[in-house]
Amino acid sequence: MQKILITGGLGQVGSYLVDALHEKAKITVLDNYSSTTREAVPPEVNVIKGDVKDRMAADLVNQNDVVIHTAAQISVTASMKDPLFDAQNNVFGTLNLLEAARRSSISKFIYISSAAVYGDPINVPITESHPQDPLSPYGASKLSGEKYCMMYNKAFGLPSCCIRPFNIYSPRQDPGNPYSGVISRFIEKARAGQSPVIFGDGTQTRDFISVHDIVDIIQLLLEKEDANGHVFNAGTGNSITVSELANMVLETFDVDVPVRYMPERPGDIKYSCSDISKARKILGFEPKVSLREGLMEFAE
Ligand code: UD2
Repeated sequence: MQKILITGGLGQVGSYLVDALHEKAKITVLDNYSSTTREAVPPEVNVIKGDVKDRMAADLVNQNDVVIHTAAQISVTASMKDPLFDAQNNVFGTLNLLEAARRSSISKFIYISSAAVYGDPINVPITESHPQDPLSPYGASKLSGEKYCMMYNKAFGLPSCCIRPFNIYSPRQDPGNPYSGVISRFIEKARAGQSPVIFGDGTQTRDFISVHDIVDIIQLLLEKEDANGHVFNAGTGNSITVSELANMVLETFDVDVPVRYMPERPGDIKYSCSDISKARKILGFEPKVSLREGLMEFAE
């Protein structure tokens, strides 16, 4: 059985990955418990509490065949407050794993980057070759992690590849967390029979992708050797406005309240939508979960 190390395996992406893979492979989760608990994954899964920056993380890389590196400091706002903390996790943590991978016989190293690397898009849909001008330390640290992964592929032949997820959602995103995504926030309001709050005029667009489609694309990366040395957008290729999203959530939860408007959030980008032609072509990736179906999953 293949041995797979999933860093951040208790997190949003990591825990769904564990669900999808733990019967097919021998999974080890490395997680610092910063945002969740042991209960996020089944009891039979081997979970080690620790940090990707530690020496122990490097030892774990040596004991596995594959590394899926989802652990990260994930908040844009937190990165603005403390860029050093962000870089220690996202840059040094990633480099620590890569350096261990270089010295062992890793058959695949998968890195989860972010669409934040693009900054404010010049044109949409966004292809992978769009200029990368991050607007936050988080975007810069994710881009740096990506560049290291690609450099390790070119310079040392490490079989590494990366995805740049757009706006991921799932019922496991904690709505109480101020950094949670707009879908979780709108649903939390709808459940309480309260008005969703739209920042700005609601015409901003986002490409919302279900965590299940993210798990799918990661499984394709695992299977395809052609993926090595590449970075792929991970979105649906479709976007909707935040106003349309608010209406869809209210409809899904059968709640009849007016939306509330607040001033635009500073630093927010206006339009975002992925071009996923590259993932379609090289990986055969096809997103399967429509936004409506994804919202229904919260209702269940
Ligand atoms: C997403 C990612 C972020 C980074 C960024 C890159 C999430 C949670 N965050 O930020 O990590 O990758 O993309 O560009 O996926 N909004 C409301 N009302 C609310 C909450 C949000 O109107 O209660 C708006 C918000 O102003 C923004 C849009 O909804 O225009 C999406 O906000 P978000 O926080 O879900 O995600 P985003 O795109 O800022």
